[in-house]
Amino acid sequence: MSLPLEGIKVLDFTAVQAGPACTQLLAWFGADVLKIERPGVGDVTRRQLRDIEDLDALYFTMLNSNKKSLELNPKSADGKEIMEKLIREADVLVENFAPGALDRMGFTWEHIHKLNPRLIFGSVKGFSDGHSYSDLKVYENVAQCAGGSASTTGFWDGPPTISAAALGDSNTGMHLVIGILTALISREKTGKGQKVAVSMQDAVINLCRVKLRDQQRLDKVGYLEEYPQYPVRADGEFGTFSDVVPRGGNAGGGGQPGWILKCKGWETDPNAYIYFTIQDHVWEPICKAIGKPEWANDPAYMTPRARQPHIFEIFADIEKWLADKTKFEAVDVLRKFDIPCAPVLSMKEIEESPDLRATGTIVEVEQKKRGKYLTVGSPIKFSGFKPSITGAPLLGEHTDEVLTGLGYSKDKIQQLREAKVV
Ligand code: CAO
Repeated sequence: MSLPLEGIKVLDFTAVQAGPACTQLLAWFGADVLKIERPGVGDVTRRQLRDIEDLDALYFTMLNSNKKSLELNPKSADGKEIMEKLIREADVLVENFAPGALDRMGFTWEHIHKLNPRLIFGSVKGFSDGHSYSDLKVYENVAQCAGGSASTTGFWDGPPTISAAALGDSNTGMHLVIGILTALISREKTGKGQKVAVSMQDAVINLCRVKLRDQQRLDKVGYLEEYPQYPVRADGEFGTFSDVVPRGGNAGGGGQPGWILKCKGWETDPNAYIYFTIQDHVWEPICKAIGKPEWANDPAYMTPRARQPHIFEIFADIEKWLADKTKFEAVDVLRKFDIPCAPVLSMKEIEESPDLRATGTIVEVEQKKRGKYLTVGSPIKFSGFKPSITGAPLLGEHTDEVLTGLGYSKDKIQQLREAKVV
């Protein structure tokens, strides 16, 4: 079956997570993705957090499937020539090195654009061009701190907190995919390539949009009615409002209050919880579901404003109802009443979920040497095709194939190898 991006040649000059996540998605959708790696070394993630000695780490295999690998040092004269040939033939080049690293190699955007005016150049950095921090190297957690996520995550009496979700890394890569596909469509119309840059700080801020909403509301009215701090309590049990958006614990964050509630077994199981949302227009069904029909028409409970001063007492009563139900049993009851909720799933439950295997979100992949392992498949589902996920390449697995395709003889390839160009 022909895939949508078939025929699109991508040079994947990326490492770690942000760049590889972008190019992996392009590969799943059919692009021909060639990963360019430092000879004898490769992407650092090949060796990071290994679970099997001497084999590529899962960190690498889970971010580089469906790609080919070329070992190449573009800093050498011969390596530069090979890189230039590849650029002339490619549609897309993606990189996420430290600021200035590609320029130092001699591959400025101007030079790349001259070599191939149709090429789309995707670039990830920690901060956008023109930002006073644009010289900084950045990893995931640095981006979460600079992007407003850390200051608004966690509990009111604790420090800023990092999310487990890769908001700085994979999320930036997903933004770059959108930018690259947009530039490909633009090229259809203009015939010209362009540079597409996404900073990790910006990608995090884009996901913290509602927190900027909250800051502006706070500036105006001095409180945020959906946060546990409202109404401002004299004992300060839930913190108090200052002039910055506070950390909201597990609050809903939108117009529908919610919280993580204990279910049967929480004393020993760290994930025996559900997320319970009090959606205003299903207040009556909620009351019925949890055995408190009298709350439905009680003025102290009938509106979100009326509920907020004693919202934690309401949650405590719901927890009493949950005490003899597992998280799965609770959801099975609540779903009948149209209540937005879900169990808090552990990674083990996600790993073993038959639902996620059926939807193709968790997939088993066959990797040379390693054998079978699980990865996260495409979160985007299409009616016209299903991305199939294959293994990641071994370091330099396709070096000979690529160089032969560029016209290099066996002897020349051997010479390049001895000189550590490839
Ligand atoms: N052949 C020869 N040299 C190569 C090479 C290759 N195939 N690939 C990379 N290199 C070189 C680079 O040119 C650079 O050399 P110089 O510093 O001498 O110019 C060197 O390897 C190190 O690359 P780097 O600067 O990207 O790596 P680092 O470990 O110092 O920094 C990181 C890593 C991620 C902090 C930095 O790359 C960065 O800030 N990237 C932008 C933001 C980003 O994507 N971060 C998220 C990564 S996902 O967590």
